[in-house]
Amino acid sequence: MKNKNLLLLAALGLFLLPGCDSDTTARKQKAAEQSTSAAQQIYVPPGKLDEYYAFLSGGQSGSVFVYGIPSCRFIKEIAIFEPRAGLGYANNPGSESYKRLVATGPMWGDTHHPVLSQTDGRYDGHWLWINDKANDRVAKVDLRTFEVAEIKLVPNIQGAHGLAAYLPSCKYVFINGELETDPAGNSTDAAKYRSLVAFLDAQTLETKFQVSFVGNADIASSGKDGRYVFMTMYNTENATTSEGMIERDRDAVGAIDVPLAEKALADGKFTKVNGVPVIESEKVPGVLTLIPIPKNPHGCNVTPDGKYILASGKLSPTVTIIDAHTLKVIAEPEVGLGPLHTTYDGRGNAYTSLFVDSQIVKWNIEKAIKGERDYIVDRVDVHYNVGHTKAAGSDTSHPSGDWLISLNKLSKGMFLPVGPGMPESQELIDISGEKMRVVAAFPSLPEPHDAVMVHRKVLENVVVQTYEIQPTAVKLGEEKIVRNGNKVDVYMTCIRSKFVPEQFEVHEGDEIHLHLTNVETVRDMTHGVAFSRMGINLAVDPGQTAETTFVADKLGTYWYYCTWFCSALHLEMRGRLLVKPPGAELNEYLGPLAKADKARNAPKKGSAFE
Ligand code: K7E
Ligand code: CUA
Ligand code: CA
Repeated sequence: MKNKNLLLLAALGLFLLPGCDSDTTARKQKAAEQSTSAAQQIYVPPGKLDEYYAFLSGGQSGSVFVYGIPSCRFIKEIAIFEPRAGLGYANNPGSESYKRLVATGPMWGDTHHPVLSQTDGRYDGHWLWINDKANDRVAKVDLRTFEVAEIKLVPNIQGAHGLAAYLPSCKYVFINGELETDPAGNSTDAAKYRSLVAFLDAQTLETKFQVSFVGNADIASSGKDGRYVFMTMYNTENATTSEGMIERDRDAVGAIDVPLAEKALADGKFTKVNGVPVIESEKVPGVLTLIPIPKNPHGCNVTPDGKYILASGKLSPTVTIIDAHTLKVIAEPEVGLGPLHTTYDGRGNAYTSLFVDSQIVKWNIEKAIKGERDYIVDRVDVHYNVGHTKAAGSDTSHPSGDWLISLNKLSKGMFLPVGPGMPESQELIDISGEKMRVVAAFPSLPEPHDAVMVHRKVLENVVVQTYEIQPTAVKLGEEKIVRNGNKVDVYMTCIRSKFVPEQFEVHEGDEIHLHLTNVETVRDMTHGVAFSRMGINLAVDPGQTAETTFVADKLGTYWYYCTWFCSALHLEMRGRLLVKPPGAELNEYLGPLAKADKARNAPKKGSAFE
């Protein structure tokens, strides 16, 4: 039976084929033309620079991925909450990055929301902040070096999720706990559960105060005038099961009146919990306003002009438009299934990601408010199940309206199969015209949630060529070995193509503290040092100093060598750690660049070489 049907279909197909043929050719031709012009749009020839930096949160990779846009070329991974031995980041006990990370929690993180600093409603290129949802931390990245400058634990919250900068001043970054707990710490009684929004000093990341309430908070966004900050709340039920969390048809957007919270703080209307002043929202009327909206909302995005908050419905096919000053719901347009996040082009359009529909929908905000029927402008398919979407400059007051990234959860057949798991997939969409146009797809490690794009001009005079000399730097000619009992401090320099000292000796069981400075003055001339069989690798960029600590617990010769191919003499760039038995005599040869050796090697009075 089945076979007969197939035969019939095949026969029909044959009959129909001549009619279809020219159509197919035309379609194929059109598709080919489109992909050629898309390829041209993103083609940045080798040696030419991209227009934008895109910072993608690394999700459970614990880092930030940096891509060039529009080429979609991967440029850098900024290691933050997870060690990266290859970059010498946090893999060496004794290094600053290691100490800072272990002091705040585990050697792993789950990064979701990259946030760029702003001045006067524009990106200023100073800082990037990012959260660690799993371990309740916030990190600050210095955009001069693209390295972590600070990491702090946020007390009293769990599931540190929505992160945003308080605008316009950026004096705080604020973060909310998505997972409800007893803020004081140890109760298992769900009746005691609360969630908190923490306001952190944007520079030190010290938690200045918190506002607590019953329920939870998911995604955060700041008003533009210094009054309210907003967050979506999907568990107003304060439930502990997923069924319980979807009981109500309406949950809420919460608005925190920041000046009022500051006043409550000044008036002493708080309790200290683990050293942090916590304002209970019930005790300070007006500090938290709940705006009911449907249903288990997710994304929360203030429009560039600061007039509205758009909250994406997730379990409701709507986006709720709230007046950012009166806090009244003014429209609830339907946009499609599974709306998660919304972003802006600065021309009055919103772009909402639809997780269930696997689409980005473009719609006109004022038309939707006026109830005009043609508020939907365009829809485009993305591959597949989009989470966040972000247009360039969308978080500022001046979006650039040219590029948009769709951060998709599943790539299915988009890339060569690499086992049962596949890479994460991002798509680049041209939003400069009336119609959207997908021009590229690019993979990444797991798992970008959100992204921010900044024009390269903003960072042009920010990114440094070499490190400023740190106070701990070892200077050329001042290399030395300092012994203190069984602790040995080795002050080492490296420059093409030599380590100084090129050899040092210790006793078995000595604890070595290595201080290594790269004394190159040329950009990009990175050196590394790996100690054979010691599990130690440092990487130092020009001007940078790195440190590590390890115990020489085996007798013998251990070569250390440069791990970054730096010069024609890269392979020769190596030295020996000589581990001798306790009590053995130790030599102090430092090498030809060290002053101490020059003095020591100077011909002695009366010697044959004088
Ligand atoms: Cu939507 Cu953590 Cu911003 Cu993921 S969150 S998608
Ligand atoms: Cu230095 Cu290779
Ligand atoms: Ca709910």
